[in-house]
Amino acid sequence: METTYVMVKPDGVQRGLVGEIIGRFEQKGLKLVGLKAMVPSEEIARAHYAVHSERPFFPGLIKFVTSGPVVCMAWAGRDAISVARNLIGPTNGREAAPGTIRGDYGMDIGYNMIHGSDAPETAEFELGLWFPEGVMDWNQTISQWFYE
Ligand code: DAT
Ligand code: MG
Repeated sequence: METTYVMVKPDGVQRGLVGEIIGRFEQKGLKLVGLKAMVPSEEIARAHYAVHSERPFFPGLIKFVTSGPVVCMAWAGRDAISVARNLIGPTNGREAAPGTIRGDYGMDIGYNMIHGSDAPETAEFELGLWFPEGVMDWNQTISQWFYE
């Protein structure tokens, strides 16, 4: 079992896509183990995107992600990191396949509505950053119908 960090970014919140996005993860069979909303501080945004700090788009990315509320989520399940990335789709919405979140709703690279951790190490780092209080441990009774 893996846990991954997923975040609806300010454009997704502004556009009223929070419910739609959460629904996709629920319907897929992932288990919600963390959920909250906040307007990110510059400090947390810079830490989250530290890997991109030297890229030309970094200042704009930090301004964007701190511009309003984000919805922070932790989703658990078998291979949850790659399952979530596949639900989200590639970075550029114009190139993302229909059926993915970015493919269905996105037209750009920066305004791509949602973040998902890309590897076990980044998931661990991002979960610790956004959920320092930890995530929930609970028994989802219906999961027996998602896994053989
Ligand atoms: P992803 O969010 O698919 O993991 P990433 O880690 O490469 O993509 O980049 C993080 C975010 O930075 C991405 O969601 C949008 C923004 N970004 C990436 N490349 C960009 C570019 N060339 N121009 C503008 N924004 C970019
Ligand atoms: Mg990334």
